[in-house]
Amino acid sequence: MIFTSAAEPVKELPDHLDVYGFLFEYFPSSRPDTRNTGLPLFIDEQTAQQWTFEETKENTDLLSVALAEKCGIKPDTRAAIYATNSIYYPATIWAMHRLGAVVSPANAAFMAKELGLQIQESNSKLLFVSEDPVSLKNAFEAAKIANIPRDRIVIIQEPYTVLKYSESNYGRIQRKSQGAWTLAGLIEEGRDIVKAKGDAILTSTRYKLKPGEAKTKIAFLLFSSGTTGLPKGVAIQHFAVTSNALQTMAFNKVGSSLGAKGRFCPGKDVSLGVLPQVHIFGLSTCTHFPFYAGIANVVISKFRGIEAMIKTIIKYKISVWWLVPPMVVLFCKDPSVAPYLDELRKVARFAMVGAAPLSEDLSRQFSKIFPKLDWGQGSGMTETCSVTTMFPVGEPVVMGSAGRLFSNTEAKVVNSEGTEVGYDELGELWLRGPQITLGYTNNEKATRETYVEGGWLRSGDEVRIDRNGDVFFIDRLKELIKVKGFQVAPAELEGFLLDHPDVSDAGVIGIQDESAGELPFAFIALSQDAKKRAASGGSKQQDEIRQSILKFVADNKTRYKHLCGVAFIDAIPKTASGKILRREMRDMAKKLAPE
Ligand code: 4UW
Repeated sequence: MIFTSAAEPVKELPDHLDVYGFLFEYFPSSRPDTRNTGLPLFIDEQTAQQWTFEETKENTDLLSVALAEKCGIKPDTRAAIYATNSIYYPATIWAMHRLGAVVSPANAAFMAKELGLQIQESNSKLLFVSEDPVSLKNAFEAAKIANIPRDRIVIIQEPYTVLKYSESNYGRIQRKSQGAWTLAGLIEEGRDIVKAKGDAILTSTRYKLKPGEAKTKIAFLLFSSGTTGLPKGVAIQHFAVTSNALQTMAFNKVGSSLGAKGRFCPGKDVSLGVLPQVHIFGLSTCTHFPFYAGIANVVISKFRGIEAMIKTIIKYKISVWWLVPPMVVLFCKDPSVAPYLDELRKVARFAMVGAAPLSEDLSRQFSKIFPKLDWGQGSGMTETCSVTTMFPVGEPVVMGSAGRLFSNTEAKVVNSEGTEVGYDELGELWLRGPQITLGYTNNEKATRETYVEGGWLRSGDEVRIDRNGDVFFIDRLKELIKVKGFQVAPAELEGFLLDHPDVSDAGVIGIQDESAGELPFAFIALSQDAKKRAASGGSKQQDEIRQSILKFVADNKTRYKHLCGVAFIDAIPKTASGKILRREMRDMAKKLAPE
């Protein structure tokens, strides 16, 4: 059977608009209009710098002109962005989209090689990077790997280091640093170009889509490992991004004017911008949707602990919270939270949690702490350009449920025999809707296996849907590990571990962890030489080998991919065709004493 959404559908899904046009030029009567209102739409948490609709547009437009004129960005040129959250992040993205160009967000915690690989895989010709020394060092190294010259690197400065534009500051803004452009410098270059060439340059650089083109034109290449293998670039078309924002409006019955009272209150609510803008949840739901809906977004560069986040929530009276399960764990268990609870209860109106499972037990604890909060889970995927399920408006939270099908979204549940099943039966969740993306770049096989006939996307998640339409995530059929909501592909670590001299084969699984959700754990079959050493040297020698393997990963991979432990076995369990039997490894891990 096909499960359909009971939620209010979106009536009009424009297929002629790119993301830029949707956000800056599209004002149907259903959208709260923030133009000329003075309402801040972006607020920088560290500096309190604020941007209205007009300021965001001006910065975006000027940057876009300079990107076209000084950095050679053309329609379909790709650029990677390797940065922590900032109010410049969305301006950068939308400046690229304004030119018909494509953005590939890379995790700000990546090490140089991981970044280099993504630049190559995405075929990026330009790299945006945060100003901090570690990011710069990694970016310069990655740029070398990927043959990106220095003047095709753009440094996104911390807002407090940027001089605000004024006639008196003109010319004092640093345009280049270490041979790379600065973002504020490019914006000033844009201003110079517009002064010299007039508004015609604004028109001539703007790439406008033809009717229908939004359905095929790529806006983002965001990486996901899908159901198996290495991370792949998911081609996210403009239509998927704009549709998901409109679906979020419809599902949540967002009012059409500023001040309208509903689940979200445009012009009054303030949204928490702490989730990484590089991840589809932080990018689509927490960045694009609030801007479209007229909800101010307090952008926090990165999560610096629960107390720091709480102080920001209270300072800016942040009423709309987007959270991942490890944050819920901290709200429920961290002793620093209690003194702030009264204040938090006063400002919080809404919270949505997702990107990884949230247990019923934690859900109950969270409800107990915030009894009046309108909260629940949602779920989504990179491949579904954000949300596919969300908790409905006006109903009590259903513990353990990831919510109900989003507006304009359909689902099937398909069991291991390939049969579509009905209510309360287990099977793989298949999804269909306007937010489903185009497929994986450079990987037709994976695309064919995941994006199947009839417009369906196979999620790789085992679910059950009950008669109320509540979707429950039961297990993950795919090979994905989720650490604090971030994806870790076992295949990436397995391939990497083979480069360690003591490793002859490796299998990596996720181990439950209360604060991170899961952590990667490796089973290792040792090389002949290492086996001999381990046999003769006893447990001390084994421990040395174990430490060296842990360090090998820690030295070369970003933190959330680090192994929490290593166990040695004779052979990695595999099928006759060589597929790793992960369930067997999971059973083995349960029997192991804690490392
Ligand atoms: N319960 C159990 C959940 C859940 C879950 C996701 O990193 P990706 O590709 O993407 C995401 C996106 C999450 C998201 C986007 C927009 C949004 O509004 C929202 O609200 C909460 C969440 O995580 O990983 C996709 C995989 O993550 C798992 C599931 O396995 C899915 O296929 N996942 N949400 N509530 N598991």
